[in-house]
Amino acid sequence: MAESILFAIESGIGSITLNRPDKLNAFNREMALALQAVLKECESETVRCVYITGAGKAFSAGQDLSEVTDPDGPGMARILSEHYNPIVMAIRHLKKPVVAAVNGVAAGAGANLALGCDIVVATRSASFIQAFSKIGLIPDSGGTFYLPRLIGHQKASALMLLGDKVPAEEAERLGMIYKYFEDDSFQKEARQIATTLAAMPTIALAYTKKALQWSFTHTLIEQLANEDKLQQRAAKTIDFKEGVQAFLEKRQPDFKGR
Ligand code: T3D
Repeated sequence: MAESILFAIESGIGSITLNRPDKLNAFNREMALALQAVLKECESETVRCVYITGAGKAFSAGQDLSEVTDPDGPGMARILSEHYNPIVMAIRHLKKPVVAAVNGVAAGAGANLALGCDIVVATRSASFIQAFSKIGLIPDSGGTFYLPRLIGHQKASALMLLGDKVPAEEAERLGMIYKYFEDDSFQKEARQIATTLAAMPTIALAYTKKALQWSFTHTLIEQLANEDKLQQRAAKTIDFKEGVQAFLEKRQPDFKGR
């Protein structure tokens, strides 16, 4: 049986491919646990950017609905706490940027795992569906946290209640994703973002990620103090020294992620 998650580290990029294409990369327990395991591997210093995409025509159709009804399956009580929630938290806590390259439909948990990534790009023919209400569930996998923060309460509310399909172009217009690319250039463009990030000062990017996460739960005065604290640390990195030196010497910096 093919592995449900493909993983490779190349040129500082931890590339993860959701790999159950005949099921539109729907998650079963094995795939969710495998994704957790490779996200753990991405904590390695050799990984400076994580890139998540799907095999075949979909990003992910969310929970494998045949597993939900399987008497030998994990059961509803364990699916969120053991499958999706650890993935959402792993992406949030990784000290490097995580790029979701949404290559096709992203539905249910598949959509919300993507929205929890630091940069989300999509191919023009991709779409995002909060499919939960259509089957009598509520949005999960961090969707009720991320979507209203990305696009505002009203739009998030309507999309989650109605379960409408949002094409990539509309997702970009709403601010749900960073950008969409034409289908024929999508892979190259999405990969280029990861390549760029993997060559950047990784520690400063990690602190940027942290500061942004704190933004919604802190006052301005607290956030100024947070920025101050993180900036002091960034200024102590080898990459800061290299960045300034390269600027003064009018050359490209060679960041090491340290
Ligand atoms: O405890 C808990 O379970 C809570 C956790 C919840 C997390 C969730 O993610 S809940 C939401 C689950 N996902 C969905 O409800 C989406 C279901 N899928 C769809 O609505 C559609 O498949 C899509 C809109 C995503 C794509 O439509 P389309 O027309 O491009 O493809 P299709 O023909 O519907 O699907 C192709 C195949 O994939 C098909 O199999 P077949 O007939 O060729 O053998 C279909 O059954 C299978 N598939 C698609 N989605 C799932 C799936 N199989 C299992 N689970 C799926 N989610």
